[in-house]
Amino acid sequence: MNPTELTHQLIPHENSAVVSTATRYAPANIALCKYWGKRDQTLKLPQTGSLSISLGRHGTHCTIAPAEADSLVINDKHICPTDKVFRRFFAFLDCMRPPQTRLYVQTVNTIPMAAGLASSASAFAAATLTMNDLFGWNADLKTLSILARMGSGSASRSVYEGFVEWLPGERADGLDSYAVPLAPAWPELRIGILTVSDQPKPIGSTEAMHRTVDTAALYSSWPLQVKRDLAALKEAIVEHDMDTLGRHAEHNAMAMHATMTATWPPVIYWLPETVEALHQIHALRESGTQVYATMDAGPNVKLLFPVSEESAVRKAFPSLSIVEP
Ligand code: 2P0
Repeated sequence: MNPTELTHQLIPHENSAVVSTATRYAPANIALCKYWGKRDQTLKLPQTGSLSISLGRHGTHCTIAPAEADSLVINDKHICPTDKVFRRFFAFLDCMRPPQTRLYVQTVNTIPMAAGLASSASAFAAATLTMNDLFGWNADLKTLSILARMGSGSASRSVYEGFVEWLPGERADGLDSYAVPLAPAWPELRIGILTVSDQPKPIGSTEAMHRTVDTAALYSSWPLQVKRDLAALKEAIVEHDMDTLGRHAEHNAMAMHATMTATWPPVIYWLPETVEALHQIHALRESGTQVYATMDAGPNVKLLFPVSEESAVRKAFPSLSIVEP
C-alpha cells in the first residue's frame, strides 16, 4: 500500500476547500525515548515505539489556501519548486489533496533557528491540521497523527501538546501506528538547548536510521533498550520523578548514538564540543545538580532539568537557550 491509497481510506479526497484559507499551529517535540529505525520506509512505520515532549510555543504556524499554482513560503522565503524541501512537501500534500487543486502554503517557525532543532515534525503536523480545516475533513486526532506520520515519522507526535507516545503498531498498512497524548507537560521541567553547531548535518536522519537498521548488528539490542526506557519514562512522568526521567532519557540517547556509531560507514554526529558538554553535565551531576542530557540526529545537546536547578545550569552553560515545554 502506498501513502495515497492509505490516505484515501482515511479522508475524502474529492472535496473542494470549505474555507478560503486555514491556519493552524503545531509544536516541535523532543524525544525522551527515540524513534530510530523503520519497518516500512514508504509509510514511515517505526521499528519501535517512542515518547516525546512537545515544546509549547516553539513550533510551526502553517497557512494554506487554494491558488493558481503551487507555492511554498518558509519564514518569508519563497522556496524554488525544484528544491528538495518543496518537492517533499508537495509530495506529501499530493497524497491528500483533491486532484487538480493547487495550493499556496506558508509556514512560519517559532523555533530558534540557530538552535538546530528539527522543524520537520512541527511543519508536517501543522500542515496536516491545516489541510483538515481547509478541506473540512473533520478527522480525529488519531487519523491526523497517521497522516502527519507519512510526512515525517516524528510529526505523528507533534499533533499533541505535552508528553506524547507514538505507538509503533504491527499492521502492514500502519493504521495502528499513531501517537497518543500521555499527560500535560510538567510545569517544573525545563529543556536547555546547547547549540554546538548550526551547520547542515553531514547525513540526514532518514538515511542515517536506514543505514543503522541495514548494517549495525548492535541495532538488534535497540528494542530491548526502548522497552525498558518507555516503561520507566511513563512511570516517571506520572510520578514527576526527575531523576528517573533524566536517567532513562540520557541512557536512551546514548544507546541510539551507539547504534549509529556501529553502522558502516559509521554515522558520527558528535563534535568535540558535544563530548565536552556531556563531560560537563556529568561533572555537574556528580556535584549534586539534577541535570541530564539528550541528543538527536546532530551535534547539539539538550539538557533536562527542574526549574530549581536553572541558575546552576545557566552558570555552567551561559549560552543555553531555555525552553519551558
Ligand atoms: C526522534 N529523530 O524520535 C528521533 C531521534 C532523530 C533522532 O525523529 O525519516 O525526521 O522523516 O520519518 O521524523 C528524526 O526523524 O524522520 C527523528 P523521517 P524524522 O525525534
